[in-house]
Amino acid sequence: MRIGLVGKPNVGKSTTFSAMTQTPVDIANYPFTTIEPNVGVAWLPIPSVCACSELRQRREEAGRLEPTNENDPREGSICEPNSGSCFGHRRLVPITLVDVAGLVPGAHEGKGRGNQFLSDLARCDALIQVVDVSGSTDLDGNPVGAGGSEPMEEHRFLVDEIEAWIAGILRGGWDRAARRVQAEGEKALLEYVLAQLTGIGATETHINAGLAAVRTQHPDSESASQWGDSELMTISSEIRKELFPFSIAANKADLTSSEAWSELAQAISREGGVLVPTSAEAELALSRASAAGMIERRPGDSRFEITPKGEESLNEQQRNALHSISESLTWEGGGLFGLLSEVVFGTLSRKLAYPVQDESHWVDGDGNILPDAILVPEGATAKGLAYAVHSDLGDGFIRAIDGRTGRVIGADHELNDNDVIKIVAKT
Ligand SMILES: Nc1nc2c(ncn2[C@@H]2O[C@H](COP(=O)(O)OP(=O)(O)O)[C@@H](O)[C@H]2O)c(=O)[nH]1
Ligand SMILES: [Mg+2]
Repeated sequence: MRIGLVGKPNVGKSTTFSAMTQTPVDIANYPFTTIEPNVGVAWLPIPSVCACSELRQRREEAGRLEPTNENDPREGSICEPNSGSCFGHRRLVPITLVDVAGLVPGAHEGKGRGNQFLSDLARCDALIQVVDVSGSTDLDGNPVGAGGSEPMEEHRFLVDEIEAWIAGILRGGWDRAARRVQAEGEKALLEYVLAQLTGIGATETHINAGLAAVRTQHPDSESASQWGDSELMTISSEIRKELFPFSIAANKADLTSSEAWSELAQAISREGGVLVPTSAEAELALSRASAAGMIERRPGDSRFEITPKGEESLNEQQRNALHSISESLTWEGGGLFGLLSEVVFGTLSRKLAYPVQDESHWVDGDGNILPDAILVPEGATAKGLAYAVHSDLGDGFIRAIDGRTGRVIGADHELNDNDVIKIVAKT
């Protein structure tokens, strides 16, 4: 899962990236946190309770485990995650975040980091646009004083750049393609568009949606051989919606009020995305205080406690500052992590699956409890999960077993959220 942070300069992308990729103190077992300067891992709490809660209950009922003691540092969790952590049955999963800098007007013509910027985007599953809702910077990121720019315009500009870029890819060989369409018919059109756009992740379904949009929006357009710029823009706009669904961090919300982003919020929700007011600067201050051991706070949580170390070193003023900062997290939407959660589990409809080797005890070959929690797309099958774990497991797939019912399930069986699954494969 790879999410791109995009937006014009100076809106708070790098601040957002830092706030979200500060490693919580209790996560030590992850091989990489910052992969490249602008690629990192955000630890996202899953929306449901970890399956270890159910396992604990079963063990307690069987008299094999004492109820949770109030001094338990894990607050009842009994799973042993290979990556991330779980406290109080609140499990964290890693999400790769990319700070995709370099968007300036004319990026699709190669201005700024232009083409590099756009090809970085192509590898992301979804985009979060960081928008400066205080409206204090122009499209190039220069300060213009509060209210000097329009959040809606800032978003349109980004969408237009991306759509112009996709249309540009199509325009490249269009004349030759149009001649082929004349000779060979519409099938050649689909083939051409697919060949041009597979590199950015487009599939036949996306392209058919794009071509259908031309037919409804330009009913008078003749055969594809006569299509021009406006038809190409229609195709690219349709494909953009599918390939790069947008959500918005309405950032610097600490400097303004909700009227500033209400129009943009409506426009985004019409496309199936979400907008959440954020203060990246405030969240970064809390992440840093937490990474320094001054406060104890779980990612995405608005509450925190001052640690003994914090009690020693923070003065009254610093404490008050931290408390007033944490108020931004009680805004509707839950701040940056609330937004990320909405993107992953809402917009992208990801579900969770727990692959295990022993379907009765929910452990791996070494006896580790529920070591993996894997995000799978809506409609993922047992075999799809096998591939998500390892390609060998997918290739050798024989059958799977549902860890709750003990029933055998086949390759094409669709997974439910939070399924515990044993995969049986040839080795
Ligand atoms: N008031 C306020 N300032 C912010 C916020 N987020 C970032 N900034 C400031 O905006 C400026 C640009 O931030 P930066 O992350 O470098 O922007 P980028 O160019 O998009 O990566 C910096 O001075 C940040 O401290 C916020 O939520 N509220
Ligand atoms: Mg930056």
